[in-house]
Amino acid sequence: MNLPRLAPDRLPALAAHLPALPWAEPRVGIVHLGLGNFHRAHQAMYTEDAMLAAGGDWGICGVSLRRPDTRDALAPQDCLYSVLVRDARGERVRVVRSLRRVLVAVEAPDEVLAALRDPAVRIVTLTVTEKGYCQDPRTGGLDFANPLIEHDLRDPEHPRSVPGYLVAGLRARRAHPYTVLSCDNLAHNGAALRRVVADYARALDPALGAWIEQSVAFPSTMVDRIVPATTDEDRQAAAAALGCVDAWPVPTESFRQWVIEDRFPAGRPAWEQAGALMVDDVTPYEMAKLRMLNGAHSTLAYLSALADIETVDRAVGQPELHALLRRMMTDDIAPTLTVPASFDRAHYRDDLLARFANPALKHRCMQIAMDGSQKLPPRLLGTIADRLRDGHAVDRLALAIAAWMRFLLGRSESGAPLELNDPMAARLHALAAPGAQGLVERLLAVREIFPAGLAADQRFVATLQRACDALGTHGALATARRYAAL
Ligand code: CS2
Repeated sequence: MNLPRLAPDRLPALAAHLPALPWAEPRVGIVHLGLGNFHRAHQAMYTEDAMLAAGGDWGICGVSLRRPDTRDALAPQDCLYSVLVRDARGERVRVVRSLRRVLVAVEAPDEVLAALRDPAVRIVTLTVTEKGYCQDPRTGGLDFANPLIEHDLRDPEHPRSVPGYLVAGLRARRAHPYTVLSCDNLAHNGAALRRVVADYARALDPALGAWIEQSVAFPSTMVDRIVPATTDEDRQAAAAALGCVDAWPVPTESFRQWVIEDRFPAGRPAWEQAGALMVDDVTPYEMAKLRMLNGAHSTLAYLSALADIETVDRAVGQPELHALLRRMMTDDIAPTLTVPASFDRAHYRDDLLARFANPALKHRCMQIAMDGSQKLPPRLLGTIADRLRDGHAVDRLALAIAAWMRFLLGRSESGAPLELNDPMAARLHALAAPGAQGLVERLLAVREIFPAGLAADQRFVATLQRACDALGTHGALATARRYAAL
């Protein structure tokens, strides 16, 4: 069947998939760096809902830093796209209009700079994943040895890195700086971003660095929505619902959460009218989400990869893995959280397990297994350090790290190859190559991942070695069963 393409002239026929509210075409007020599925199902929808409720020129200019594929898919659709919301009630399809422009930085760096320098842009949001921050994990400051940073410091008017773009924009905005809003899963994401951006600016010009530290707001946020990668089945589902072709729809769950530190000197959309929680300090929410949701996700991803289980719902459907996660969240992670009295840890845990079990999402474990070198520290290693400090056993948490280590060996238990997608892949491959013997010791020596104190903690080292051996001897599911009962 030859269906037409999703486009503005189709909107009248798509009323069922659009909120029944007047829509005043907004001007661009936000530049977003890192235009992936997550942004399109999260911040772009909150921002659209805020504009529907309260108006404002908060259209989004989305920037893909490297790949042209999102632009190629969305430009012929006037940046319109659909979000497929799936839960036990079925599927609802919503067409989103808040994205107004898409740029590809490697192709049109000048247009990206012009967008950042446009005084109408008052906020720059980011989902560039952990590695986009160019952080030196040992210090939390900027990694001056990162090739992108080396390049940008030599040629700051033609940036390639995230700090490079942000500073090139800000230096032309001394009178009216934009607010910079990190939406990545990093601990204290606003403060972490502020630090690398200020380090970079200071290296170019100390006065610029000082001005950024004093005058630019970097609120922290906690973002949450499970957003799998798009498949051809998703494209077919969108076409069937819309009667037109969306080249890149986004599947997601109905749950969404956004907690934002309310520091926006240049103004902001009325996100609270879209359900976002505006707070003074996001830390308790962010720690709860990173440690409980993302920590559990990564645990599941590596154990499932070893056990040849493809999706998260299938994984939590295994009684061994479900029991392990439940125990881990209850007894190992939740006690490390400092949360408001109103936050019910058991309720949060049960909601997470139910969200993971959503069979319509088909969230691939290998998607979560990506970038482990960047994800383990904020998701699991902090929890482990806290538990050790308080004198508790860390067997289950160490099992998660051991599963990642065995994942690096590159074969599942059935012998299927496991692809390693990680900015440190070359080094990790080399460390894993000699095999399971000595693996724990070799990997613990990687200072960018394991802080010296943790790597030297003999309780941790011994527990990790035991977990690694158990995985090798008994396999992921049998080991999970034993560890759930410890
Ligand atoms: C996941 C997250 O891919 C991953 O590493 O753990 O993307 C997770 O789905 C989101 O943080 C949920 O908000």
